[in-house]
Amino acid sequence: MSVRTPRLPRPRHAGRAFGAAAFTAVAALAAATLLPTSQAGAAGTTLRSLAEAKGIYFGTAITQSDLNNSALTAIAGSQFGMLTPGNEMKWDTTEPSRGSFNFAPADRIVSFAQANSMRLRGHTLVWHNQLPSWVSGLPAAQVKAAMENHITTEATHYKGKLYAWDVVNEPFNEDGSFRADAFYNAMGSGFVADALRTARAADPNVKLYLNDYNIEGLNPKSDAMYNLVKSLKSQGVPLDGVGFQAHFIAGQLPSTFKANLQRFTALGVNVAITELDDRVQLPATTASLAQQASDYAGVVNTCLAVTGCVGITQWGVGDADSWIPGTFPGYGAATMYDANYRPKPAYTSSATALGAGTGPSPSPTPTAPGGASCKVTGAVNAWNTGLTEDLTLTNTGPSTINGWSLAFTLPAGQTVTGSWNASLTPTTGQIAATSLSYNGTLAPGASASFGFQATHTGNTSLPTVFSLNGTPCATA
Ligand code: 9MR
Repeated sequence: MSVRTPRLPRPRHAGRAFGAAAFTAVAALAAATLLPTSQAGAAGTTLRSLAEAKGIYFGTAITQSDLNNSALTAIAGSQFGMLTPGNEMKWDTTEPSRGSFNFAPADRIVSFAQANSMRLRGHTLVWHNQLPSWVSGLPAAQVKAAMENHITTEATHYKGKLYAWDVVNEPFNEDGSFRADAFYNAMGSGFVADALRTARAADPNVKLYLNDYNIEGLNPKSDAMYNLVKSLKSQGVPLDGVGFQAHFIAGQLPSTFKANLQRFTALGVNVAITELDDRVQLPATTASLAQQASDYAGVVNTCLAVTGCVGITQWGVGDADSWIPGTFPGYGAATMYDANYRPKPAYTSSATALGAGTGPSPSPTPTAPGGASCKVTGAVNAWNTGLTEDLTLTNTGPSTINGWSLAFTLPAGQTVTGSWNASLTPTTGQIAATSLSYNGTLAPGASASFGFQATHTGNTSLPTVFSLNGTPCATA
């Protein structure tokens, strides 16, 4: 990830808030749903079994040194049904010098997966990063043969043992242009088709994937991936799926996540969430972990809602072994398990989204007509001509809300330019903020957090009156 351009985290909760109780409802919810480790690991309540009951997998990534951590391996082997080696199948490990292959580190992880009846995602055959310098230093005319030999040798070694291969990882820049790496420079965009065909020839049954980050929502980079997939499929190039890494920032799940996944499955490929984490500013707070829990549930619900979404893999098992703090200083706590491998609210929300505790055929209680009771808390963070506003809607009534539309009036001069976790329309005046596929259901006491960016002309106040489906909400 050295060349990665991270999305800059925007400052959160730095500005004015209304109500001393802002975020307390979510905090209480999070605390109440934190499961002790013993319960989280009980038979029948694992993420793995819950996911499999829904027809998807839940996976994790581990590295060779993680195999020495008994707390980590106990969770990996019981809670997850799919395993990705974090580093050991990458080119710098598997072919550090030309023609000299080393599969020993990855083989240890494969053995761990097999011993725990887990499936495996191979990661990754062709990537600009963790690429030995002998490859990037080759004359262009030799790169194709080196790439094909690498793919053939590695995919043959693991033939029949893997569920999927990330054949090409991170081929695009943020603007949707191809990354000018050794492969593109030598072969042009045709390196992708060549890599996929070579992998298919080596292992006819493994699922072949392209994998990238920052392609989860609709944007120029996901457009580029979409156009590539479309073109490859029209040429009959073997391609089974697209991996969406999903390295998220808490509170910033793209509102177009589901629509984006669906446009890919419409092309005839599967989609998978391959490296999920959701970083928060350190130290984590009850509120930020509650937001993270809501995001994790959002990811699970999105995958469940998209036919052709085959599963979700978290990148690492717990906060202690996550790559985030090393790459994004000041951020961390990005996984479902804390530094002591205790499940966090995100574990509970994921399990709940997968149907934990709901019996065989959950059927939400319909909203009582006219019975909506609600509370809205919020905070605004403003600068020269812009602001962001975080809002939390809590169901304070006795009935489950199935789909919400929150109406409020924006102060004069404010114009919405973007939103997360809700769809807002129009951009000025009387606004309706509507739930998305994954956060519309609010059981009594449950909350949904969403927000928006806006421009302003001087008035940076929060809206003062909110109403849910026609009934005014309390504002703490
Ligand atoms: O988790 C991996 C970390 O240990 C390595 O230092 C890093 C080097 O690039 O790669 C990490 O995994 C990356 C994955 O292979 C591809 N997507 C981004 C991941 C995080 O950087």
